[in-house]
Amino acid sequence: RGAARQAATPAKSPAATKLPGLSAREPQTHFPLPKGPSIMSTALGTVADLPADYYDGLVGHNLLPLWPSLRAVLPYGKPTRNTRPTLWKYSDVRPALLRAGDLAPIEKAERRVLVLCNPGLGLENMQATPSIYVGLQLILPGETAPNHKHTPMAVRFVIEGEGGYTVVQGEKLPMAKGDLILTPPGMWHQHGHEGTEPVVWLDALDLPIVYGLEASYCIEGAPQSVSDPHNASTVRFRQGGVIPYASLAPKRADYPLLRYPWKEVRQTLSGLAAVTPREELVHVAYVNPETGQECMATLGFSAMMLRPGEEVRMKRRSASAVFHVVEGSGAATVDGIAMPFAESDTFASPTHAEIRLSNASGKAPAFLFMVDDAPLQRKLGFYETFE
Ligand code: GTQ
Repeated sequence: RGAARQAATPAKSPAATKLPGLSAREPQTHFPLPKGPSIMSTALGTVADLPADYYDGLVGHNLLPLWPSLRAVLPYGKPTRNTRPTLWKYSDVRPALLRAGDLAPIEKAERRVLVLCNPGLGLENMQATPSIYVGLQLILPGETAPNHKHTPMAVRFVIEGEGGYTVVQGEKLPMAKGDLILTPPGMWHQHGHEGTEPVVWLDALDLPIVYGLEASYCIEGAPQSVSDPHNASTVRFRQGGVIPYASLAPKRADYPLLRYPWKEVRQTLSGLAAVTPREELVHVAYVNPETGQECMATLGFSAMMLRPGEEVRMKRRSASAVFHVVEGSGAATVDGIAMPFAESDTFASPTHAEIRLSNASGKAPAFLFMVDDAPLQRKLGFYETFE
């Protein structure tokens, strides 16, 4: 009986709550509860305060009292965060990914990906942050990753190699370093490689959210034929501020633009840097060109430039984030954890984190790409920034 009562204390890791075979006497909670010593308010009653027969009776009917666990799921002032500031160095990932090229033929992998797992969230849960999945995907010359569609949304951010492409709903989207490619929920996508060197990109998906909703699944399809070899980034939305006239009509596509070429984003950041005060972050958001709003429902995408010698403190925000280094080197300090970064490294930040970024070079700019869950938090009505 003692064990069952112990099990009701909120000391379980998210991984432990997913273990199969828990009996009715070992109730699960829906929330990832903090590890380590209980943070429950001493003012609230505990399980030990309750008569054992009462408590066991509740559990037998799949019921639990809230008050012993209330402070764990609604902590005062600041959320409990298990996400750890974590750095994945490309110099560690790249050799392992290339080796996967030998070990896992594309037919055996469907997608050849190494997943960036936050150790604070349990590696097996494949979460960089509670909402963001990140993987680094390798495709070798001549390979194709087969056509499929799924309920989670995905984006690709290209790290290295030329000749890669993704076909989304018949639109062929070339992939050069730094390009952002969207594959929205439910849209067919397949990848290919017409070049000569390995191509690697970063995948970011809202998989943890959709999986958490028990709504994540995939459908395989026959290979797509390319119906639009030009794509909207080179034709319909070639130039910021000018859109096809018909786009003004109230009835619009949800995703008019699926490719954001890095060349243009880098130029925009460099121009913006010249007119941005020294203490402000040079930062642009990827948006839907027809609505001016974030381009996806759950995750947001942005890019920033750290000017030579620049050191900035980001405004503290309620969103969690993953940063990827496009160019340059420097250091990030996230909740006091220092992470020196080089080109193509990736690092994760928990919600509500204190983030400082610095450029190691006094001569060259550094560029970072950021994925966060601010769009979802805004829709849920609790997105916050703090001074
Ligand atoms: O390329 O479609 O990293 O379906 C994970 C799931 C990539 C993809 C991932 C996927 C893909």
